[in-house]
Amino acid sequence: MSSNKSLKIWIDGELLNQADAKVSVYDHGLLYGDGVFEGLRVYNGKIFEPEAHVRRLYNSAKAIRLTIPMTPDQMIAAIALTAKANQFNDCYVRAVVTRGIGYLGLNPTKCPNPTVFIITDLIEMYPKEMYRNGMAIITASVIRNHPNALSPRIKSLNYLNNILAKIEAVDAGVSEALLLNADGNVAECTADNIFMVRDGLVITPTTNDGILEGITRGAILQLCGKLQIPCVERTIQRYDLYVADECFLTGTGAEVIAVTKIDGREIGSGKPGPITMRLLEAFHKHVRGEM
Ligand code: PXG
Repeated sequence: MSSNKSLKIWIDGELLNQADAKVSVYDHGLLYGDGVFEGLRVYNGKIFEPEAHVRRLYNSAKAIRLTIPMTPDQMIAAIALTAKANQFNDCYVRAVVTRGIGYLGLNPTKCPNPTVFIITDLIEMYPKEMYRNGMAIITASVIRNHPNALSPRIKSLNYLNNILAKIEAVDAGVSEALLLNADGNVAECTADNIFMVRDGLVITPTTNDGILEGITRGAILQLCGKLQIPCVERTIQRYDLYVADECFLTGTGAEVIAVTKIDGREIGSGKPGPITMRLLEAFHKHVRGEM
Protein backbone atom coordinates (compact mmCIF):
# COMPACT_ATOMS: atom_id res chain seq x y z
CA MET A 1 0.00 0.00 0.00
CA SER A 2 1.22 3.45 -0.76
CA SER A 3 -0.44 6.82 -0.58
CA ASN A 4 -2.07 8.13 -3.77
CA LYS A 5 -1.47 11.74 -2.92
CA SER A 6 1.57 13.59 -4.16
CA LEU A 7 4.03 13.37 -1.32
CA LYS A 8 6.54 15.84 0.00
CA ILE A 9 10.00 14.31 0.09
CA TRP A 10 12.83 15.66 2.21
CA ILE A 11 16.01 15.73 0.15
CA ASP A 12 19.28 17.40 1.14
CA GLY A 13 17.59 19.89 3.42
CA GLU A 14 14.58 20.74 1.25
CA LEU A 15 11.01 19.48 1.13
CA LEU A 16 10.26 18.85 -2.54
CA ASN A 17 7.26 17.52 -4.41
CA GLN A 18 7.59 13.83 -5.16
CA ALA A 19 8.01 14.50 -8.91
CA ASP A 20 10.93 16.85 -8.21
CA ALA A 21 12.73 14.66 -5.65
CA LYS A 22 15.45 13.04 -7.75
CA VAL A 23 18.94 11.64 -7.31
CA SER A 24 21.72 11.56 -9.89
CA VAL A 25 22.60 8.48 -11.95
CA TYR A 26 26.15 9.17 -10.68
CA ASP A 27 25.05 8.69 -7.07
CA HIS A 28 27.02 5.78 -5.60
CA GLY A 29 23.95 4.70 -3.69
CA LEU A 30 22.55 3.72 -7.08
CA LEU A 31 25.78 2.68 -8.81
CA TYR A 32 27.09 0.49 -5.97
CA GLY A 33 24.45 0.27 -3.25
CA ASP A 34 26.94 2.38 -1.30
CA GLY A 35 24.92 3.87 1.54
CA VAL A 36 22.80 3.12 4.58
CA PHE A 37 19.16 3.44 5.50
CA GLU A 38 16.55 3.12 8.19
CA GLY A 39 12.91 2.12 8.19
CA LEU A 40 10.90 3.71 10.98
CA ARG A 41 7.25 4.10 11.93
CA VAL A 42 5.20 7.01 13.15
CA TYR A 43 2.33 5.96 15.42
CA ASN A 44 -0.19 8.52 16.63
CA GLY A 45 2.01 11.37 15.41
CA LYS A 46 5.05 10.10 17.33
CA ILE A 47 8.15 8.50 15.84
CA PHE A 48 8.63 5.04 17.38
CA GLU A 49 12.03 4.74 19.12
CA PRO A 50 13.70 7.54 17.15
CA GLU A 51 16.92 7.42 19.17
CA ALA A 52 17.42 3.67 18.62
CA HIS A 53 16.82 3.96 14.86
CA VAL A 54 19.03 7.00 14.44
CA ARG A 55 21.75 5.39 16.53
CA ARG A 56 21.69 2.34 14.27
CA LEU A 57 21.76 4.60 11.19
CA TYR A 58 24.83 6.49 12.42
CA ASN A 59 26.53 3.24 13.48
CA SER A 60 25.85 1.72 10.04
CA ALA A 61 27.31 4.87 8.43
CA LYS A 62 30.36 4.76 10.70
CA ALA A 63 30.98 1.11 9.83
CA ILE A 64 31.13 1.97 6.11
CA ARG A 65 33.18 5.15 6.68
CA LEU A 66 30.35 7.46 5.69
CA THR A 67 29.90 10.75 7.51
CA ILE A 68 26.28 11.84 7.69
CA PRO A 69 26.23 15.62 7.07
CA MET A 70 23.83 16.38 9.93
CA THR A 71 23.50 15.57 13.61
CA PRO A 72 21.28 12.75 14.92
CA ASP A 73 18.94 15.39 16.41
CA GLN A 74 18.68 17.15 13.05
CA MET A 75 17.89 13.80 11.44
CA ILE A 76 15.07 13.14 13.91
CA ALA A 77 13.74 16.68 13.35
CA ALA A 78 13.84 16.21 9.55
CA ILE A 79 11.92 12.92 9.86
CA ALA A 80 9.28 14.56 12.07
CA LEU A 81 9.03 17.52 9.67
CA THR A 82 8.51 15.24 6.65
CA ALA A 83 5.76 13.21 8.35
CA LYS A 84 4.06 16.46 9.39
CA ALA A 85 4.35 18.01 5.92
CA ASN A 86 2.43 15.00 4.57
CA GLN A 87 -0.14 15.19 7.37
CA PHE A 88 0.60 11.64 8.39
CA ASN A 89 -0.40 10.63 11.88
CA ASP A 90 0.56 7.02 11.18
CA CYS A 91 3.08 6.18 8.51
CA TYR A 92 6.23 4.41 7.51
CA VAL A 93 9.46 6.39 7.15
CA ARG A 94 12.44 5.60 4.97
CA ALA A 95 15.58 7.59 5.77
CA VAL A 96 18.43 7.06 3.30
CA VAL A 97 22.01 8.32 3.25
CA THR A 98 24.03 7.51 0.14
CA ARG A 99 27.71 8.08 -0.56
CA GLY A 100 26.58 10.82 -2.95
CA ILE A 101 27.59 11.82 -6.45
CA GLY A 102 30.95 10.58 -7.70
CA TYR A 103 32.37 9.23 -10.93
CA LEU A 104 32.22 5.76 -12.46
CA GLY A 105 34.78 4.26 -10.12
CA LEU A 106 34.36 2.72 -6.69
CA ASN A 107 36.48 5.19 -4.73
CA PRO A 108 34.14 6.72 -2.15
CA THR A 109 36.61 9.50 -1.30
CA LYS A 110 35.71 11.00 -4.69
CA CYS A 111 32.15 11.54 -3.48
CA PRO A 112 32.33 14.76 -1.44
CA ASN A 113 28.68 15.15 -0.48
CA PRO A 114 26.50 12.33 0.83
CA THR A 115 22.90 12.45 -0.40
CA VAL A 116 20.23 12.36 2.32
CA PHE A 117 16.54 11.82 1.66
CA ILE A 118 13.49 10.96 3.70
CA ILE A 119 10.27 9.43 2.37
CA THR A 120 7.13 9.06 4.46
CA ASP A 121 4.32 6.91 3.11
CA LEU A 122 1.71 4.33 4.03
CA ILE A 123 2.64 0.66 3.98
CA GLU A 124 0.96 -2.64 4.60
CA MET A 125 3.53 -5.39 4.73
CA TYR A 126 1.14 -8.32 5.00
CA PRO A 127 -2.62 -8.76 4.67
CA LYS A 128 -4.69 -8.62 7.88
CA GLU A 129 -5.77 -12.30 7.66
CA MET A 130 -2.12 -13.29 7.86
CA TYR A 131 -1.85 -11.69 11.31
CA ARG A 132 -4.83 -13.78 12.46
CA ASN A 133 -3.93 -17.04 10.73
CA GLY A 134 -0.14 -16.95 10.59
CA MET A 135 2.21 -17.13 7.65
CA ALA A 136 4.19 -19.85 5.90
CA ILE A 137 7.90 -19.37 5.26
CA ILE A 138 10.64 -21.41 3.60
CA THR A 139 14.38 -21.66 4.16
CA ALA A 140 16.28 -19.96 1.36
CA SER A 141 19.17 -21.75 -0.36
CA VAL A 142 21.27 -18.58 -0.16
CA ILE A 143 22.84 -17.95 3.22
CA ARG A 144 22.98 -14.64 5.11
CA ASN A 145 26.01 -12.48 4.34
CA HIS A 146 29.04 -13.61 6.30
CA PRO A 147 29.82 -10.96 8.95
CA ASN A 148 33.38 -10.73 7.67
CA ALA A 149 32.16 -9.99 4.14
CA LEU A 150 29.41 -7.49 4.89
CA SER A 151 28.12 -7.43 8.43
CA PRO A 152 24.37 -7.99 8.67
CA ARG A 153 24.50 -5.47 11.54
CA ILE A 154 25.00 -2.75 8.93
CA LYS A 155 21.67 -1.69 7.42
CA SER A 156 23.24 -0.93 4.06
CA LEU A 157 21.66 -0.20 0.70
CA ASN A 158 23.07 -3.53 -0.47
CA TYR A 159 20.04 -5.76 0.01
CA LEU A 160 20.81 -8.25 -2.78
CA ASN A 161 21.45 -11.00 -0.25
CA ASN A 162 17.95 -10.54 1.14
CA ILE A 163 16.39 -9.98 -2.28
CA LEU A 164 17.77 -13.28 -3.58
CA ALA A 165 16.15 -15.01 -0.61
CA LYS A 166 12.92 -13.08 -1.15
CA ILE A 167 12.80 -14.32 -4.76
CA GLU A 168 12.97 -17.88 -3.43
CA ALA A 169 10.05 -17.11 -1.11
CA VAL A 170 7.99 -15.67 -3.96
CA ASP A 171 8.82 -18.69 -6.17
CA ALA A 172 7.64 -20.98 -3.35
CA GLY A 173 4.41 -19.01 -2.98
CA VAL A 174 5.17 -17.76 0.54
CA SER A 175 5.79 -14.28 1.96
CA GLU A 176 9.11 -14.62 3.72
CA ALA A 177 12.29 -16.66 3.58
CA LEU A 178 14.52 -17.72 6.43
CA LEU A 179 18.25 -17.29 5.95
CA LEU A 180 20.76 -19.50 7.72
CA ASN A 181 24.28 -18.27 8.44
CA ALA A 182 27.55 -19.78 7.19
CA ASP A 183 27.52 -22.19 10.17
CA GLY A 184 24.09 -23.46 9.18
CA ASN A 185 22.39 -21.84 12.17
CA VAL A 186 19.25 -19.73 12.00
CA ALA A 187 19.94 -16.04 11.33
CA GLU A 188 16.87 -14.06 10.28
CA CYS A 189 14.37 -13.49 7.48
CA THR A 190 14.75 -11.06 4.58
CA ALA A 191 13.28 -8.07 6.45
CA ASP A 192 12.40 -9.51 9.86
CA ASN A 193 14.02 -11.08 12.89
CA ILE A 194 12.83 -14.50 14.00
CA PHE A 195 11.69 -15.80 17.39
CA MET A 196 10.54 -19.21 18.60
CA VAL A 197 8.78 -20.42 21.74
CA ARG A 198 9.47 -23.80 23.33
CA ASP A 199 8.04 -24.88 26.69
CA GLY A 200 7.17 -21.29 27.57
CA LEU A 201 10.64 -19.95 26.77
CA VAL A 202 11.00 -17.29 24.06
CA ILE A 203 14.22 -17.72 22.07
CA THR A 204 15.80 -15.56 19.36
CA PRO A 205 19.22 -15.83 17.67
CA THR A 206 22.09 -13.79 19.11
CA THR A 207 23.80 -10.86 17.38
CA ASN A 208 26.75 -13.19 16.78
CA ASP A 209 24.55 -15.37 14.59
CA GLY A 210 24.76 -12.69 11.89
CA ILE A 211 21.58 -10.65 12.15
CA LEU A 212 20.42 -7.08 12.02
CA GLU A 213 19.78 -6.00 15.60
CA GLY A 214 16.15 -5.18 15.01
CA ILE A 215 14.53 -2.38 16.96
CA THR A 216 11.31 -4.40 17.08
CA ARG A 217 13.30 -7.41 18.29
CA GLY A 218 14.68 -5.25 21.11
CA ALA A 219 11.21 -4.01 22.01
CA ILE A 220 9.88 -7.59 22.14
CA LEU A 221 12.72 -8.71 24.42
CA GLN A 222 11.86 -5.80 26.73
CA LEU A 223 8.15 -6.58 26.62
CA CYS A 224 8.93 -10.22 27.56
CA GLY A 225 10.62 -8.80 30.67
CA LYS A 226 7.62 -6.63 31.51
CA LEU A 227 5.19 -9.50 30.99
CA GLN A 228 7.45 -11.90 32.90
CA ILE A 229 7.74 -14.21 29.92
CA PRO A 230 11.15 -15.93 30.09
CA CYS A 231 13.31 -15.09 27.07
CA VAL A 232 16.86 -15.71 25.89
CA GLU A 233 19.10 -14.85 22.98
CA ARG A 234 20.60 -18.16 21.89
CA THR A 235 21.89 -19.85 18.75
CA ILE A 236 19.17 -21.96 17.20
CA GLN A 237 19.04 -24.51 14.42
CA ARG A 238 16.38 -25.15 11.83
CA TYR A 239 15.39 -28.33 13.71
CA ASP A 240 14.59 -26.19 16.78
CA LEU A 241 12.17 -24.16 14.67
CA TYR A 242 10.53 -27.27 13.20
CA VAL A 243 9.72 -28.62 16.67
CA ALA A 244 8.91 -25.26 18.29
CA ASP A 245 5.53 -24.63 19.93
CA GLU A 246 5.34 -21.20 18.33
CA CYS A 247 7.30 -19.06 15.93
CA PHE A 248 6.96 -15.40 14.99
CA LEU A 249 8.75 -12.64 13.09
CA THR A 250 9.39 -9.05 14.14
CA GLY A 251 10.14 -5.97 12.06
CA THR A 252 9.27 -2.32 11.64
CA GLY A 253 7.03 -3.07 8.68
CA ALA A 254 5.60 -6.41 9.85
CA GLU A 255 5.46 -5.56 13.59
CA VAL A 256 4.81 -9.06 15.08
CA ILE A 257 3.49 -11.86 12.88
CA ALA A 258 3.06 -15.55 13.63
CA VAL A 259 4.77 -18.18 11.48
CA THR A 260 2.66 -21.34 11.30
CA LYS A 261 4.51 -23.30 8.63
CA ILE A 262 8.22 -23.67 7.86
CA ASP A 263 9.43 -25.70 4.87
CA GLY A 264 6.07 -27.49 4.76
CA ARG A 265 6.13 -28.39 8.48
CA GLU A 266 3.29 -27.12 10.61
CA ILE A 267 4.58 -25.24 13.66
CA GLY A 268 2.93 -26.18 16.99
CA SER A 269 -0.84 -26.26 16.58
CA GLY A 270 -0.61 -24.75 13.09
CA LYS A 271 -2.26 -21.59 14.45
CA PRO A 272 -0.72 -18.44 15.98
CA GLY A 273 0.28 -19.43 19.53
CA PRO A 274 -0.80 -17.81 22.81
CA ILE A 275 2.57 -16.21 23.63
CA THR A 276 2.84 -14.80 20.10
CA MET A 277 -0.63 -13.29 20.37
CA ARG A 278 0.11 -11.87 23.81
CA LEU A 279 3.29 -10.23 22.52
CA LEU A 280 1.54 -8.93 19.40
CA GLU A 281 -1.13 -7.29 21.55
CA ALA A 282 1.47 -5.92 23.98
CA PHE A 283 3.47 -4.51 21.08
CA HIS A 284 0.41 -2.68 19.71
CA LYS A 285 -0.16 -1.17 23.15
CA HIS A 286 3.52 -0.33 23.50
CA VAL A 287 3.74 1.60 20.21
CA ARG A 288 0.72 3.68 21.25
CA GLY A 289 2.33 4.47 24.58
CA GLU A 290 -0.14 2.34 26.53
CA MET A 291 2.47 -0.05 27.83
N1 PXG B 1 16.39 -7.99 9.60
C1 PXG B 1 16.53 -7.35 8.44
C2 PXG B 1 17.48 -7.89 7.43
C3 PXG B 1 15.81 -6.17 8.19
O1 PXG B 1 15.96 -5.52 7.03
C4 PXG B 1 14.79 -6.41 10.38
C5 PXG B 1 15.54 -7.54 10.55
C6 PXG B 1 13.91 -5.93 11.48
O2 PXG B 1 14.50 -4.78 12.10
P1 PXG B 1 13.60 -3.62 12.73
O3 PXG B 1 14.57 -2.66 13.28
O4 PXG B 1 12.76 -3.07 11.62
O5 PXG B 1 12.79 -4.28 13.78
C7 PXG B 1 14.92 -5.69 9.17
C8 PXG B 1 14.13 -4.46 8.95
C9 PXG B 1 11.01 -3.19 3.85
C10 PXG B 1 11.38 -3.02 5.26
O6 PXG B 1 10.83 -2.18 3.18
C11 PXG B 1 12.47 -3.67 5.78
C12 PXG B 1 12.78 -3.52 7.12
C13 PXG B 1 12.02 -2.72 7.89
C14 PXG B 1 10.94 -2.06 7.36
C15 PXG B 1 10.60 -2.22 6.02
O7 PXG B 1 10.87 -4.33 3.40
N2 PXG B 1 13.86 -4.20 7.60
